[in-house]
Amino acid sequence: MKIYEDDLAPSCRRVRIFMAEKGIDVSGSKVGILQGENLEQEFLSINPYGLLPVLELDDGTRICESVAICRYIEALHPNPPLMGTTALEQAFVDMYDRRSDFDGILAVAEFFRNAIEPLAGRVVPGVRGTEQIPALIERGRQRTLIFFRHMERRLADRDYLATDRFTNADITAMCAVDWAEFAGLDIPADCPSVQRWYGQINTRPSAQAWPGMKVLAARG
Ligand SMILES: N[C@@H](CCC(=O)N[C@@H](CS)C(=O)NCC(=O)O)C(=O)O
Repeated sequence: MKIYEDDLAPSCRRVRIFMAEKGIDVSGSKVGILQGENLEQEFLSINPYGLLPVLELDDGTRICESVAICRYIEALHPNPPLMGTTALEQAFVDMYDRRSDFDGILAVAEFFRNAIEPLAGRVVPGVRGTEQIPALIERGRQRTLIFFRHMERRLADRDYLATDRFTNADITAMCAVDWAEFAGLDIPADCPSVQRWYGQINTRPSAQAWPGMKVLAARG
């Protein structure tokens, strides 16, 4: 197996953390998003959507979408379980995974992609020709704040988002928060439960295994 990925990409970080929790390492092939390598024909022949990550199996089959890759890994390596074990747990993991993706990662994306110069004309991931709309920077900030507030309510009396164990939902939410912090949208002071949760899960070895944006941030 090998994975096409980029250090800057939260979706790639999700998959790497998931694999590290399972004790799995696969070789990586870097595709530079800011350099536009994902929009070149060579990569479009691998994924016509122009998006990362892509998991390539030994027979050449390719799986796109981070959650689909994680589900595949979970089926092959069920322990430790990260997608829930009972029907109810699985529903809760999906519920909080989707909330963290749509309400978290996509909110930060709206802020970030409408703001930074290297993504001018590339607001929709994977294609050229979609222009930045400055008003959406503020909308992205508001949406991220709403995400933090929902997280705060959920985490007020619990250690993990979906179940009483660390799951894929925590991974997705962690990557949303990482990216928010990288983009300058820090966890608000009135969200102490989110700060506690984030401080705690950030100490997991898996979170260090793919420093991604933290490395880039440290580089300035
Ligand atoms: N829902 C997809 C999102 C994939 C996605 O948007 N990936 C971003 C990196 S996080 C990307 O490839 N962006 C390419 C671009 O900005 O042109 C997943 O979870 O895999």
